[in-house]
Amino acid sequence: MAIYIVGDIQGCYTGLQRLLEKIDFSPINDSLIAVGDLIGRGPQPLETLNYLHSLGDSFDTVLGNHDLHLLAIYAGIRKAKPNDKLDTLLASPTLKTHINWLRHKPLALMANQDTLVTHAGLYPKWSVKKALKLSLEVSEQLQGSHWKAFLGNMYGNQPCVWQKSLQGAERLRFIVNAMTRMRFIKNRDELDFNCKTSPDQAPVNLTPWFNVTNKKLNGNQKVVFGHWASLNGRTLLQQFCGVDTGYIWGQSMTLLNLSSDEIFSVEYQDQSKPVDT
Ligand SMILES: [Mn+2]
Repeated sequence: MAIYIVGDIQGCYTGLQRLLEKIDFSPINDSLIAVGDLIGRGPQPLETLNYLHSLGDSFDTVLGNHDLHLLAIYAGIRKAKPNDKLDTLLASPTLKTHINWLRHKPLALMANQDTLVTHAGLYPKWSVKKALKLSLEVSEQLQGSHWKAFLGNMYGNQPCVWQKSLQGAERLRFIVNAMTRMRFIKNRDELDFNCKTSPDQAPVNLTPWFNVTNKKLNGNQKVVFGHWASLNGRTLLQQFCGVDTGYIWGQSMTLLNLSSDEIFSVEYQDQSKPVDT
């Protein structure tokens, strides 16, 4: 039995299937974990969710910003943009089932005893245990009867520094932003929401979150994350493994075999063209 962690799928169902074929994925023997952004911008959101949902207990995921965006569209808080490519999903009779399924997915989970999975990463002031606890605070909201009100308060860039004393909507907004949108940190502990480049092209006052010392992380612990396509997995650190390699942007989709530490990937193929077999 192997545990696989797959990078941002973003509605690229065909790419996902090519990747799973490559590893001979068996839903009976193996398990698949996604780093979030299951859908968004890619051409086959409905096929992607139908498939992942059908895997039952063999699949788990954390939520990414695009997944939360879908929930916000469903809740009437955001409007779908043409670039989201969500039309087939939004028109599907299975939409409600998928929405309820996603509402029960966390922002952070443990893939094994030492491996934390979140969409964007681990805020440098938090331990793994703390991240899991804060993820639960958001899950309570998402699963509760006031979930639409929670999503209505979720958007915004403030506060950008964590304080234990944060409460209510501000506290939840920071947790969501840190776990689903973070890339760079400035002034030691401040989330930056502007820069999306690779670290070598970023302004000097910005530090990738994984290069800010986290005193609460021990040497055995590992963080697997997605979200940052321009990083292309290059953290240069064993402890932090980026698996978003920008399939949706014409690059590749990546999967980590957590049991063996092997990386597998498939190159982008235009889905309008026939797929080689
Ligand atoms: Mn993302």
